[in-house]
Amino acid sequence: MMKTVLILNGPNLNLLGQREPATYGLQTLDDVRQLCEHSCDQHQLRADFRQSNHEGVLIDWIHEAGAAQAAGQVAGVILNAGAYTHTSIAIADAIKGAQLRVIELHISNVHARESFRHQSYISAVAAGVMFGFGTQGYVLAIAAMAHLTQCDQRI
Ligand code: CA2
Repeated sequence: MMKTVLILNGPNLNLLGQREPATYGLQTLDDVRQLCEHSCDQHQLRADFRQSNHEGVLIDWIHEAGAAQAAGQVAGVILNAGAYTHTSIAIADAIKGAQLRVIELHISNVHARESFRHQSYISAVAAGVMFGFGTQGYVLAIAAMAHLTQCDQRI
């Protein structure tokens, strides 16, 4: 059965391509969604691409994804939690509680930016972290997710 990759985007990422192009590039979130759908197709995966500005909504989606992963329907989540990355123990707890496979993602190189962006609550509960490759990072993270799923199926 074809598995789904949830690609979850947090606060302010709906503004992508509209402001701060020097940091985040010119592609809009809809461009990124199309990029992800194309990339998932190439790996025989299905993309479910979402964005919310609300922490609780992201947490509900993480719980939903954990249940779907346990049922064998979801490969895992690629999560760009935006600034919640640096603040949200609740999102980290949700990932841990749901036993969810998460690849943390950032468009920018967070370690080359302000020191408050160097701290991530998500990294400790993530399978891996992708940052600094612009929106192409989503494509790279999908390839990484496809690799992890193939490894599972070999066991
Ligand atoms: O580099 C990333 O992907 C971030 O997760 C983006 C977050 C930021 O708080 C993280 O430190 C790093 C910000 C998302 C807001 O995106 C905007 C895009 C265009 C214009 C304004 C904000």
